[in-house]
Amino acid sequence: MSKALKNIDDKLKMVDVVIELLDARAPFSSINEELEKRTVNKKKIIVLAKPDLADETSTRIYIDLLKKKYDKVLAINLTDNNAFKAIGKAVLESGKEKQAKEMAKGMKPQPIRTMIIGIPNVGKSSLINRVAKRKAAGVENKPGLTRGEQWIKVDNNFLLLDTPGVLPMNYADRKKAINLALIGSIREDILPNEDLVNYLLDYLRVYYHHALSTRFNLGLDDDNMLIINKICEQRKLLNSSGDFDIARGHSLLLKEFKDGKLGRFSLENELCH
Ligand SMILES: Nc1nc2c(ncn2[C@@H]2O[C@H](COP(=O)(O)OP(=O)(O)OP(=O)(O)O)[C@@H](O)[C@H]2O)c(=O)[nH]1
Ligand SMILES: [Mg+2]
Repeated sequence: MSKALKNIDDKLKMVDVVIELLDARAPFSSINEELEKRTVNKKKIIVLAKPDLADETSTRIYIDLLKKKYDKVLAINLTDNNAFKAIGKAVLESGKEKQAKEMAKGMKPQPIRTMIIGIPNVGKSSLINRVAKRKAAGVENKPGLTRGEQWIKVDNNFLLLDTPGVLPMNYADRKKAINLALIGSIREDILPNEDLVNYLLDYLRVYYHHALSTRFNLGLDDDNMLIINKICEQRKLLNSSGDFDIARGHSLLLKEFKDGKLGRFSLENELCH
């Protein structure tokens, strides 16, 4: 077992509810099968992060698909200060049953212990920092509950582990790996940039034909090589011999896509039919 998974296993023992962050642009590529196996018996809240970068119509469809499997699925911009309210509500609902059991035993209902889990760069720290800041005075260490872990006391009913579980990446499925590279969750150099660009342009040609019109005033009817040449020409990306610097053209297009500069896109639209 990898160290990352062992670490997640240890943390899972301490929590009642798992908050799993998926990237709204490619939620199915962000699901980790190993984690699925480990959390079948846990209450889980699925949060689609970065919905502001994703295609809204696709997000709605992905949410409906995910709801077939998970009770609670929310799309939340984690850079938004109001991000927390909806999560807080979902946590209370997910923990209700546990607290009811405690009360049935004559106990005082205990706070719902939660942790955040997700792929690299999905927004785990953004969420934790937002909560921790709001509740700076409530950050506390609860010995007994933990082994040196810090719990953020969100309110009397809700504790959040202050270190997230980072999922180990699985590169076995090439298409998933490409999607994760395109959204910036795995290092792009796992796959040649040229392959990523060709995949992206072919995908955009099918689902978002006008994707390059605002930023580059380009259509997608040309072949990929010609498109990159035109981007190099527009942005004056030339090498020392004065030729188009194709490698920089690739990097620029990937970066602008990833940062949302080209617009809002989702990468799993083949699932929408
Ligand atoms: N547009 C947008 N950006 C977001 C959102 N959530 C997080 N980000 C940005 O995504 C980047 C990564 O966020 P982090 O919170 O550091 O992600 P992380 O999961 O902790 O990343 P690692 O610790 O590297 O695994 C930052 O630049 C955030 O500002 C969101 O909902 N929308
Ligand atoms: Mg982080």
